[in-house]
Amino acid sequence: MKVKFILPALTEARSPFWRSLKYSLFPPLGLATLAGYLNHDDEVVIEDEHVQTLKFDDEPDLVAIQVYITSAYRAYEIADHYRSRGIYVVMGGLHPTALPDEAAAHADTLILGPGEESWPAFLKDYRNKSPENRYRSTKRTLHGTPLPRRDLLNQNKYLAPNSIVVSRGCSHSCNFCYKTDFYKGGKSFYTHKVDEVLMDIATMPARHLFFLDDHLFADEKFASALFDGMKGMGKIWQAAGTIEAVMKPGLLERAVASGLRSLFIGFETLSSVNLEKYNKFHNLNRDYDVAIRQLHDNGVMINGSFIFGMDNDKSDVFQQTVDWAVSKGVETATFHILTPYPGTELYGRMKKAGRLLTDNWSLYDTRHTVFLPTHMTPEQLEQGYWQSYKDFYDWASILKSANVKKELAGKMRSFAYSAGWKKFEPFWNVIVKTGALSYMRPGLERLLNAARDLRKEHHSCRRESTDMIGLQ
Ligand code: B12
Repeated sequence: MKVKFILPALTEARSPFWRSLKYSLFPPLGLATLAGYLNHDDEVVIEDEHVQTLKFDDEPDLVAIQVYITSAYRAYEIADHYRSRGIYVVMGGLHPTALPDEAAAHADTLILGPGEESWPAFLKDYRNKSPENRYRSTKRTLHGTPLPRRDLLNQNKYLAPNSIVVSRGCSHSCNFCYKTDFYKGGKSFYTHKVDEVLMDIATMPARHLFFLDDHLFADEKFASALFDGMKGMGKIWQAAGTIEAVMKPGLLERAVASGLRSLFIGFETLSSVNLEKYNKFHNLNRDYDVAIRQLHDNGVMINGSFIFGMDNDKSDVFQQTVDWAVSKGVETATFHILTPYPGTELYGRMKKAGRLLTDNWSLYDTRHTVFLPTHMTPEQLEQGYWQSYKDFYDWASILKSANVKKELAGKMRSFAYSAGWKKFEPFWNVIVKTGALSYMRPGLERLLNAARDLRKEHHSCRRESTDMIGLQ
């Protein structure tokens, strides 16, 4: 059987003026995961429109498309093209799960929720010529699942091709998150088996890993065993976690010992009123300063995530947030405009209150205001959002943030990492376009490890000199 997997691009990602690096970070891991369920004699390709031009004149038996909200219209276009040629189309992912009736007009079969149970069930039915229109998983486990087919991904097209996900969902339930709807009908947080994950990691030759889990640290026992198992493998890795997890005694230290060098943290808002209103209870009453210091003292850089437009946000929220993040030495920041995704509790609440401004899903990309904010106009919210990026990444802020670090090595790494991410756009565009991303990877690894290596050198030099003068 010939199977073609497609990750359609959101419209902007196909524009020559768009920021190419962001869409060349990670390969379509969800699709590689699904490809793992096919037989050895099946012919399988994965095409990612963010990094390549799709082939439209091919003749697969089955086309499987992953649909995010921002790429929904493009996904429907591609699906319609193949269906008009009599090719069977199956769709899955977050958007069809949230709005199955909308997606049904463009697919022969929809897979709702995670794919590990439904996709193989569909494949069996399809091969027996009796596929159903919809499948929704209820049995949730990652134990014993096949390894993702990373061999089908073009490693050279991505800066972080060695991405890995070892859990599904999250232990929390913020009301703006896709999680509750996506996992309805079964468990909404579950992990792989540690030894299976370690086997997968061992097959990845690269030093740099990126865990894409929503919250890698959520199950403390699992996370500790994973980190202990990874110790000594020589990996350097990045991931997402919470303030709460960072404060758990010993967990961060274990992560660092196994190679953690940078962590994405969802601070979301500095207002406790907002935290309560949006169910982000696990951030409430946490001392952000202590957590940040703990991360920095352990040599871990921070990518802080912030949401603007929550009901308690006034027009000074942008400046306040940026000033705070810079003053704490947060290395990189991701700002978002609050976006009520269909299926979430937030969407239901906004719809009921008549606050939704559009149902053009292409605008639900966290860069546009799609609802009526409480204390500002939609335009003010968008303007403040763009201004925050400008202010956070101007040279003065990058220097100030780097200067917060205690040691020279930390200051240098912070400066190079923040500047490298946002200040050399034309350079990155050339690198992406000429397919030279893989040459940049050793540089990224060295940079992530820089503070540690330099500190080690500094300490061993000191030790040698104190040894020499007989002080030890
Ligand atoms: C990596 C990532 C990215 C990467 C690349 C994505 C990629 N290459 O796939 C980048 C940086 C480019 C990115 C960009 C954006 N992202 Co993003 N991203 C993620 C992240 C962290 C991991 C995705 C992943 O690999 N998951 C692991 C795999 C195994 O799971 P999966 O892909 O969901 O696949 C499973 C199921 O969904 C299902 N499935 C999926 N597709 C299909 C298809 C078929 C046929 C079948 C049968 C089953 C099936 O089976 C799979 C196995 O269970 C998720 C958060 C998350 N945990 O999912 C956010 C997430 C997907 N991103 C999100 C958003 C909002 C964005 C942006 C709009 C943000 C922005 N402002 O720029 C952009 C736009 C992206 C786009 N193209 O439209 C939202 C999506 C919301 C939504 N309702 O669609 C998420 C959920 C984050 C969040 N918590 O809000 N993102």
